[in-house]
Amino acid sequence: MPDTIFHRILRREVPATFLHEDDLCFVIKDVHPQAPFHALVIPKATLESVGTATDADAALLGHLLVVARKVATAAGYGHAFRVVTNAGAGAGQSVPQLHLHLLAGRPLSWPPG
Ligand code: DGP
Repeated sequence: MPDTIFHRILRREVPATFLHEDDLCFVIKDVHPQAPFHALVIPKATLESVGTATDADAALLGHLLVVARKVATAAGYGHAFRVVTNAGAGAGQSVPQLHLHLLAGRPLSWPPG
């Protein structure tokens, strides 16, 4: 089983600012924020990326999106936020545990880089 920085944060071995935690996932502030508000929505179950998700992960993936909406709303950004996930090193994934980036607080251009 891979043991990533996010697993260590979940076990409180590495400090992070938690914004939410439930049975299925947790949300922390990103250590290298790319927007005034930048959080990571991370499943507790080990799952490398959306690129390796299966039908069995469908409910979990939906839960992560609903949590992202709730966290964005609670932070005052429910009117405009972006959820993005990188799947694979070629797409910019550096931590091999699925995470949704939740970005808000500045104009978010399209297409992303
Ligand atoms: P990605 O490149 O899509 O795999 O995003 C990984 C993100 O994880 C990146 O935006 C920085 C963040 N990150 C990496 N290490 C830590 C850490 O130790 N603490 C926190 N809070 N975030 C981290």
